[in-house]
Amino acid sequence: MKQILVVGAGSVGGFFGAHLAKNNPDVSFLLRPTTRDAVKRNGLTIRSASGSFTVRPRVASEAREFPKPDLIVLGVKAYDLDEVMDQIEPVLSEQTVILTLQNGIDTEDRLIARFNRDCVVGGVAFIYSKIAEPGVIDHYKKGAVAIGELMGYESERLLKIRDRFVAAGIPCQLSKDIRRSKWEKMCWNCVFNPITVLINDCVAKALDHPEMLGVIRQIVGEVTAISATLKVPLPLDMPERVVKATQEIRDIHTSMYDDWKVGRQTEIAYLNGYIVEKGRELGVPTPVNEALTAMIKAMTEKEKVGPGVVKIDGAVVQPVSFDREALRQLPEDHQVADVTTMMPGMQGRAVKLKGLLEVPALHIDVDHVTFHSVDGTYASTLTLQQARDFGLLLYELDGQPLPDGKGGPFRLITPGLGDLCANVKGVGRIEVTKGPGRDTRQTTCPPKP
Ligand SMILES: Nc1nc2c(c(=O)[nH]1)N[C@H]1C(S)=C(S)[C@@H](COP(=O)(O)O)O[C@H]1N2
Ligand SMILES: [Mo]
Repeated sequence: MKQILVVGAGSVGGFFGAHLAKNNPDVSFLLRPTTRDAVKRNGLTIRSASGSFTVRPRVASEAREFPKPDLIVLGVKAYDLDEVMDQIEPVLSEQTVILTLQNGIDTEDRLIARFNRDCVVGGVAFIYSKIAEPGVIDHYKKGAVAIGELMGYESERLLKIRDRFVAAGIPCQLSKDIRRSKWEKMCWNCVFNPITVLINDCVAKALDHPEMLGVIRQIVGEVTAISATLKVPLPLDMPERVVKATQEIRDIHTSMYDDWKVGRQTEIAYLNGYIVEKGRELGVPTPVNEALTAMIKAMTEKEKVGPGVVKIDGAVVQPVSFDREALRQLPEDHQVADVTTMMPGMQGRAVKLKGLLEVPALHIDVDHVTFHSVDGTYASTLTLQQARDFGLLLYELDGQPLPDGKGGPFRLITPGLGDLCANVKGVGRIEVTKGPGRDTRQTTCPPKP
């Protein structure tokens, strides 16, 4: 097991990888360009109360640039697995072993399904660390791993991996039941990841409220109900174990909290969301995990933008966005089932601007509304009165989104205004202002009757 390829230099890959690379020139890192460039420039640095150091390993964004690896250590987020599998596939040989240190339960199975052979050793990372900046990891707590063959036996390759970790100064436990170890960590993850986000605080805050213990019991109860159905029974006192294990790390946040704070995607779909999904599949109710998944998604997922969403902003108390479904659900008396009656030659379902502009609270003194095309090339400004009197936003044709070729997915039309040029195809943004806004209409464009 000479050549080791570490994928990712985040809190997990960065920390363990840097240790592995410390006295070993055969450890390389497959990294995204930003991190790759940072590590090329300044090395990979671990800052820790228990000793800081910098290593300067080989780095690249293309797996082919390295010698073929004997061991690949995956330390990336669960949601990056598909992309990573594409990247490593070309350099896999019959002997390559893949060790996963990722959160989530089904990483190993996804790898085996994809590469279709016994190439995977399961792992669990026990660590609390954070990316300070690309190439710099701040380490706070722990820093150990448990590894195991999925079938439980002590294989030669397992012992070789263990030796690598131990030689690098990383405590490495051999797990005879790595699936169970993963489920145990899953229990902890499903409790404290979403809770630290929801309470916007460290784990101690959760531990110190007696009501929270009931919630923790329910979360863990649902997780263990799923694991038991999947033939991985966990002890009955799992909730108490989760709480107890947390007391000695009371001050920490979680990776989900950290992801949320810096605007990264969270792993909710692979933690509580996975429990909900499995629960549906297996007929096991998971209401608390479902509530947590929904709340974390609502809190952390970025507002939808781009095609299919139109946003009202400018002089409003709070910008609002609509997709087609949201427009459809506006009150019936704001809807026009088919605009043909009002504007021959135009077809489709529309919502009246009068109704649409009632949704956001407008600043008191606004008097204009500007409709911007998504591509930024076209805009027309109407007075608020004109928009309310004549404006229709066309958004559906025959039960489908208004096609691009017809100015969709959202098209402003203004029947009765007497200016065809005022209509905007592909509206992405409706901006409310005091005074007129941007207007690209040609003055030479002849007014139509
Ligand atoms: N996004 C966008 N919308 C636009 C335009 C444009 O160039 N880009 N041209 C406007 C003008 S001047 C006219 S007359 C009509 C033409 O609509 P049609 O292409 O459906 O005939 O679209 C209006 N909306
Ligand atoms: Mo026009």
